[in-house]
Amino acid sequence: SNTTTEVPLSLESAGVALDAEAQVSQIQQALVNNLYWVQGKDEQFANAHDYYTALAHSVRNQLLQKRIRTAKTYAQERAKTVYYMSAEFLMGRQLGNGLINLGLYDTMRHALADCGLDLDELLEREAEPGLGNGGLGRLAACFMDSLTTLNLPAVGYGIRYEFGIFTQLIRQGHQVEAPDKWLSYGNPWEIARPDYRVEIKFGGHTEVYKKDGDDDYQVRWIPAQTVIGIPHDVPVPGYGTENVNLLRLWKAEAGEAFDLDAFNAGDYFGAVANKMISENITKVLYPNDETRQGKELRLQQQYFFVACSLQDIIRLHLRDHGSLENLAEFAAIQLNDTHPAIGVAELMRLLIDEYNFEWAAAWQITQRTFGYTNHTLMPEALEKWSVDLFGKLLPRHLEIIYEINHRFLAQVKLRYPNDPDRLERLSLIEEGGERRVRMANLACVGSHAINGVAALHTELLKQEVLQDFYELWPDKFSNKTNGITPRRWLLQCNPRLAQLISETIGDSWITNLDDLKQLEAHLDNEVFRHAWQAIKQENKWSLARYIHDTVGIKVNPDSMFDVQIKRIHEYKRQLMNVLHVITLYNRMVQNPGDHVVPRTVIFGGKAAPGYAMAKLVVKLVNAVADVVNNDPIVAGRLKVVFLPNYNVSQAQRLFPASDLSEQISTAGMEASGTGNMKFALNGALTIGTLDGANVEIREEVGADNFFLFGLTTEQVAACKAVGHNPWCYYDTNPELKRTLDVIASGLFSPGEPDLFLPILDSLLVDDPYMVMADFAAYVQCQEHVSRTYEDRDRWVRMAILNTARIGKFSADRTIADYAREIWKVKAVPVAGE
Ligand code: GPW
Repeated sequence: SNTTTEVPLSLESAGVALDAEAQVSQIQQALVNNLYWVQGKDEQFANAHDYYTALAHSVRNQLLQKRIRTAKTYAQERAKTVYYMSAEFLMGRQLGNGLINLGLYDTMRHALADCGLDLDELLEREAEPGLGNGGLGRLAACFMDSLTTLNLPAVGYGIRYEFGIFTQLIRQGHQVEAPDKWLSYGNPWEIARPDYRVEIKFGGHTEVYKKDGDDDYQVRWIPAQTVIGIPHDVPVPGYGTENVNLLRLWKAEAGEAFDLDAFNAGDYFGAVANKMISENITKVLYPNDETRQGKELRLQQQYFFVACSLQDIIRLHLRDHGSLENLAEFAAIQLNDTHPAIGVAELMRLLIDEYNFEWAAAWQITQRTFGYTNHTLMPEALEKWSVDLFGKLLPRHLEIIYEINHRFLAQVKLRYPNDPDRLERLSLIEEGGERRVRMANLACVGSHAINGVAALHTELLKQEVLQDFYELWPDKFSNKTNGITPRRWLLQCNPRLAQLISETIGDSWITNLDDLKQLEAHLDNEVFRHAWQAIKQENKWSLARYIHDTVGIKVNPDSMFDVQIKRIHEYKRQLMNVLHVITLYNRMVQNPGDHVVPRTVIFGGKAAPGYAMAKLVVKLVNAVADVVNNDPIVAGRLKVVFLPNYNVSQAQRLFPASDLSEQISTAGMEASGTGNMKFALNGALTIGTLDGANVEIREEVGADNFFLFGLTTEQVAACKAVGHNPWCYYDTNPELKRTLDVIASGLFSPGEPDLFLPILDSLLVDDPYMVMADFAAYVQCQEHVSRTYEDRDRWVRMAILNTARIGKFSADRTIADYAREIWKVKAVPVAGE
């Protein structure tokens, strides 16, 4: 039988272009072979998951072939490489994306159908690697896609968490967390590289010693414990290119001779317990988004993956260039927020303690190598580590940070001789109370470039959070407005719209998103507009089916799909959205005969397990849904849906089916947002505040095609300065009063009248996120939205213009800007076979 032949696995191993028929039969052959040799099954016993795995291995093998040629080319060309360090990479499922990027999607669909297999069904078998919390992790994934598509040599460095972001369940309306066992059926996309293992030290103490034949003193770090890092490589394909970059994720294992002494002394249990401690480091992702957790294990995770990555970078650099003197000419390391900022101190330690550099030379190399991206203005998210904890875990790094600080502050003193307050603010160490290491300050002094992620965000960084650093080094600062990959967020998730667009203007938009502008020429074409609308309608039908299958709610696909999907946070104001829903409901109860524009209001998002207020908002959404969805007076004109376990895969279903995008954060609080871009790309209209990238989206799509409301950043600040009094809004806005009163009445919490009191308290006592202040403007703007939706042709025109004018927000543009202005890296295309 042909199932027992050698494992060719390569679809192009003959090295000649195959005709379509031959390609299909090769694909089928590879699939059968992988089923047999990788899964150890034949067609008689294989289930859908076996077929998924076999298919994944076929694609992986093609990617590996390209990867090997890519690595050879990069080494040959001595190319400068970007190292993107991030504690999170939210890659999403790999199979569909791999097929699209390899240009194999349609061929594969036919080849499988020919064997009676449905590609869509197999794609659904893949476990999503949820190695991130939200926007920050997904941005890193979009960046990897664009880096490869632009043929830029790059490695993403991160952590191979055994448990990613928790699975969110809803029980009696409450969020319940379950562990995310994404590896339980194995991971066909990774290759462990034990040969590139590295050793990482923790704890202990430092000592001064004299090196043989050297008069100078050196410091060495005597650790209390060592841990091994094993890289796990995931190939990252780009669209329409031979290049394949790498995502290299580190797994912690116990040292070689983990407590051999204990073992030999008969303490078998103690020895194995130590192994467990080591492996804990990469066990689980911290599920807090935008709030720091001062936990020792978190600092261990950060240091672990950064130290592993720096050893790896140095190994590669020495292999190709022989000396570390010119590291900055061949390596650009980008810090994705401060989570990897300890890298500044670690590179200094490596250069000085291990490679015998002088301080000044080491510092110059370090500064020239690192760049730092800030992603938030919110004080509770700024990372600060207690000096005590820090010194216990990383004694040598604390010494180095003190030395960096000493030299830095001496320099500041020269420039600002009589300004002790400024010195205190700039210091890497926060004094007063428990002394803490300020990671943002470390990242700023250790980098040659500092950037924010949207124009407004960068301006606020310069004026507020990093003002002192900006005054010191204005030239270090720049803006790099975020972007998203058009491959996953249009071509892959919305195939019908992608096809209509390509039929209309060609397919150059896939790698040159500005070309979507050409759609504007078709705005007055009625056939085109009808086709556009029909696709949105089909996408809504398919989402309606998914909603029914997952939560059992029947929604009306002809109603407006009004969608807010993102992490649950007070500053993102899901609460204001729910208050609007309650207000609409109250109107229906009071005036059942009034004309209304039917809406389906959809929420999705996880609350950090320890964030009580966010969890209560989840409960409120579900409680309101229970009442509204079951009240006959509503007569299906309003539906509320909370979709559990929002993740990348679910997002791919939601964006294409949305009419209205909710981007309603308090002005000045959302650094950028990237979901806002995904909605607009898929032809949803935005209701939003002047916050983050909303400002630039509105500029691009035009004020007429964007529903703006709410206080500006300056107005929020002014309001707070004079003392914001939420009660006056309650007293003067009868609809708002009624809405809060209905919550207080217990209508949404039968048997638990006090359940939502903390929400009412927060709104009425200090309302830090200005929900009360913005509510009337929000409701009024929503009325404008509804009226506009009634004029369906006008709405479709606005939707087309949103898609046509969103080109700026391609991650390809963002990455090209980083490459040119910060990293100074050039494309190194790999030749085809
Ligand atoms: F606090 N962001 C995030 F800045 O998703 F570190 N998680 C985080 O922990 C942080 C930021 C941090 C998000 C921002 O909230 C969002 O506005 C931005 O679009 C995204 O990062 C990517 O820049």
